[in-house]
Amino acid sequence: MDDVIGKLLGAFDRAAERAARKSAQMIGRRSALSMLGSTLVGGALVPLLPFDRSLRANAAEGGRADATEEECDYWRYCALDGFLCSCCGGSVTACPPGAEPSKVTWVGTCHNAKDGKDYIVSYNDCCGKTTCGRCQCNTNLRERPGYRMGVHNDINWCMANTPSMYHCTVSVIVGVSGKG
Ligand code: ABN
Repeated sequence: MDDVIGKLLGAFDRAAERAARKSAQMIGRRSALSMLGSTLVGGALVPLLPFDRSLRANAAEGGRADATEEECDYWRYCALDGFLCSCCGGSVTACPPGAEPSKVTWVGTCHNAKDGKDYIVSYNDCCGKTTCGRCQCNTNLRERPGYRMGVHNDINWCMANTPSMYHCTVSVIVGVSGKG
């Protein structure tokens, strides 16, 4: 058995050596270095490529004053990515029965046209039930593309909960902006 494995490994070694010699003959050191350089430079430029930000551009920045709590244009949902709990058996601030708020959250600042103030809103995902699937919103005001991970919201914030299944998202006011 050992003999067979030894022969097999030897055959692999010889095949790898042949392939390495052949590529060394065909590709000069300079062109290999130039290929490596292009790959590195190309990789570094990937984050500069244009991203589709149309969803954010389409988002009404201040929401619609007459929007209901079951519509994405409701002012508090300005930076939300997910299904509205108000359409899923919960409310703007409460998870539906059987789901619990995520331990980590995404925070946005939304303008309330009715009182002219800016509010800090915590978007807690509700966890422990399968995805609700109703009233999907993707407003995400001031979100940045995925390569800037700390400021990207396409994340399951139930990651620290057990179970970590995502159901829907609530919008809880946690502060009001001091300016104005
Ligand atoms: N924050 C809502 C969500 C959940 C799962 C995956 C993407 C976004």
